[in-house]
Amino acid sequence: MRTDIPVNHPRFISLQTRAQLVEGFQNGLVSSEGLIAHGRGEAFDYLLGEETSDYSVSAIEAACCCLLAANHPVISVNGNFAALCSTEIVRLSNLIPARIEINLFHRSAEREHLINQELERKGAKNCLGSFSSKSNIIPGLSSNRRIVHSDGIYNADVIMVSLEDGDRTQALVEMGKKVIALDLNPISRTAQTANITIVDNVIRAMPMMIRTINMIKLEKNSEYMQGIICRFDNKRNLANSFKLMLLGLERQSIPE
Ligand code: PTJ
Repeated sequence: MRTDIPVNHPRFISLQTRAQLVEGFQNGLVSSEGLIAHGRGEAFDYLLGEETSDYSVSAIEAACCCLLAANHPVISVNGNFAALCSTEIVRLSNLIPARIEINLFHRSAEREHLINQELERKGAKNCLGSFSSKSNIIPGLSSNRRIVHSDGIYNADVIMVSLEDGDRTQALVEMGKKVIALDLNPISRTAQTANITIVDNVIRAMPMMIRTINMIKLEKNSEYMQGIICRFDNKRNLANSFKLMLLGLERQSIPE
């Protein structure tokens, strides 16, 4: 944690999060492009009021039900996600339970190894990645993300992705998989193509997913979960999240 950011600074969380990513970059977890991608996310988060909306809460509940109901759920991890949420990724994967697969857009064996090390430091065991044997190819995808593990993403029925590019989401949906996306931009191709999109910052959404999974496991049955999954309408949820951002902008607009 950076000590030069005063805890009473009005933008403390945002500045600490930036510092965490910069540290992740300096430690080799985050790509330089990842820093820029975070900036885009920040802009959308600003429009959201840096709060988890009721629409995100609904998407989180649907996503948790979907992960719990899955036969073979996988959490896909990239550099930014690992730098911001490694503890929560491991906790969530243990709770569901789900496999963790490291899958990078700007792939390098060294960064994969460092991300794996970071997740193991937080208690993860047997993370998958292109360093493991049994790799397979996502059809129709030309980026590095196409190389996936046979026991992980390739054979998964539900995959959770974050800070993702639209191409892979599209290719995974075309393979018949259910994709849950964590993306602050409700109009990105990932957000629009996924089956369930959580329009929220990963730093808020992940702890809420852990709380929600705990609650569902304790209090709800499979009939309840199926009802939540069936009633969830991603297009409507995305439109509402976008409207919320527009409303926030309108409120900020300077009167003539
Ligand atoms: O670690 P790698 O090599 O796999 O690289 C990952 C990056 C992030 C560089 C790569 O996937 C990329 O270029 O992503 P994009 O296409 O810039 O998309 C990132 C999306 O995530 C954008 O829609 C952002 O608004 C969103 N985003 C950024 N930060 C956050 C976020 N969504 C949720 N929480 C965030 N903290």
